[in-house]
Amino acid sequence: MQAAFQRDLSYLLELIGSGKESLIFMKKRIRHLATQWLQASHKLEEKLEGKQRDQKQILIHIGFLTEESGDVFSPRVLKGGPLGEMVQWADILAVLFILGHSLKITVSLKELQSNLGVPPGRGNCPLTVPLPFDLIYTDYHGLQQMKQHMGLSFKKYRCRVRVIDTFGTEPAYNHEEYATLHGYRTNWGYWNLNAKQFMTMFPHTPDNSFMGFVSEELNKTEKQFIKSNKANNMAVVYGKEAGIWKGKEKFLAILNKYMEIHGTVYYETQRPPEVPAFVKNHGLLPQHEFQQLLRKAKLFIGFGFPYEGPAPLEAIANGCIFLQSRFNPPHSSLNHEFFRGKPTSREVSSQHPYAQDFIGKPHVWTVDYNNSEEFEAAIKAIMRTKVDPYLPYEYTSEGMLERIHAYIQYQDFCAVAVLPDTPAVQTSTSPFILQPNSTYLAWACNSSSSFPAWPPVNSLQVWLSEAGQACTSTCQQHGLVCEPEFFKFINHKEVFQRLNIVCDSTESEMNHLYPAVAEKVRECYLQKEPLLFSCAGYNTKYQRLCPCRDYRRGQVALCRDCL
Ligand code: U2F
Repeated sequence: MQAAFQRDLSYLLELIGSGKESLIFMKKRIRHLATQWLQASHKLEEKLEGKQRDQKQILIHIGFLTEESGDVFSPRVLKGGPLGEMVQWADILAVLFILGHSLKITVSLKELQSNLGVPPGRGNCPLTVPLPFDLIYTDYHGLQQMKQHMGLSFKKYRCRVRVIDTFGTEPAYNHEEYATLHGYRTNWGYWNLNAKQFMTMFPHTPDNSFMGFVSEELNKTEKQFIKSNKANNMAVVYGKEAGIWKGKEKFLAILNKYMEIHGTVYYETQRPPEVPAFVKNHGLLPQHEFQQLLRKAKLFIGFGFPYEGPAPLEAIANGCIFLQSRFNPPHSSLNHEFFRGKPTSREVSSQHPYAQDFIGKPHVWTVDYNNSEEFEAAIKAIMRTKVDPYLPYEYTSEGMLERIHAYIQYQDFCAVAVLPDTPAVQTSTSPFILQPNSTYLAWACNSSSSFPAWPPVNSLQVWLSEAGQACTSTCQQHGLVCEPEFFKFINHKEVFQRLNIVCDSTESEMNHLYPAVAEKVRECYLQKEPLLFSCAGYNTKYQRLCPCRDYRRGQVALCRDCL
């Protein structure tokens, strides 16, 4: 059945239900952004020019909001607790609904079971129950619950699952046997999914799919109004929980020399002791009032926590400059408590690496906070810098609708790929660039739907990394992005030959760094386990074969011909 855009959000609000503060927050957000969503849906509809879109039956099971997982978030919604996840789920619900899919939403185990057709108490029943959904969006908590209550069906249908995973999961952590043998086991588990089934809040790693969220958008008049009404000496501190302000007196004192400092820290009756008297604390604000505050402010300043949240994007979209601390050495699961146990070794080089790398100056200033002079100089320079409100396309409603539409239409982790023995590539003029040959392209285009030729293989370029470099950075260096879906096309002996790499031996092994070459000893390695194809990961011993692709400006998840 063809999907038709749905523009009356009242049915979605009904579907979400009520009772929990988290659900109330999400519904308020959807209501507040309704006009923006509707405008975006018209733009996307025009852009797609009537292209066929299949209507999917979708289950959305928000595991972290279930009582069975402890639901620690809902009671903290009005008390300064994390809202980033709620922001993202609200936007996911809006997108899936507006794209015209048929949704069931569950936030309890009981509802989950009844939707899965599993009789209560029969979770471990060995029979496979037919799954009435094409897709299931859930999180790590929900995944665990589904595994427990679906019996054998879980294995059969796990290719239909999409896991909303804030910080990302690297392939080495996802593969059970490999994780166990090589020290990548974490509490979050190893689910043997295709790593693209994990969907992140920012485009942290191309090994996962980038889901994202949206920020409030401004029209021309609003932008103009904001620009002329900015208070040049007004700063808002990032952090709604008092703990975030602890030990920051030195920075606050420096900032206070130049600017009037505002905060939105939750409190019950008295000012939290961590927040100095010279700060104008508004208390935790409803989301739309927080946006209004950002519209007046010149500076949004982070003190290192929370990591990678939505607020800096909102601040930049409302014309603020975001000042944040550089982390040297970078924080990661190997050296920092917050990330410990998360299924990734990704190095977080500042409070908000997306803002640092994808936006940068003049909107984002990343400085060493251990150096007071650098910190103070940045504040003075920011006060002299004029910026326009800015929102990357991938965080607009149209951008998110476009991206999720493409995923739903083209990503298929259930299809079994039958690949030709010959490699998909041939050398071109540069020794390190390989382009798909025309015979292969014809094959990929003519192949039936059982083969997921998405992203289309004509966007592939192969580069050899430096020793000790991850494919993520190799591709980035060439203005491209690593595309793990393409590893299967280059995991061939012939590709080494075409790159003029002399291999005295070629082994096929399980290693998340392969295909690669240890050039000094002329040993070549192919990947034996497709689930371990990974853009992340490096070792000084290896030069990796990297499948890179082009991407759309402002929409890194999609290649030029991906729509
Ligand atoms: C992140 O979660 P947080 O909730 O700490 O992220 P923030 O960047 O603070 O923003 C979440 C939303 O809170 C809103 C604001 C943002 O959309 O508009 N807000 C508000 O409604 N009222 C206020 O007074 C101030 C902000 C991250 F998203 C999570 O994934 C992480 O778990 C968490 C910890 O790193 O950080």
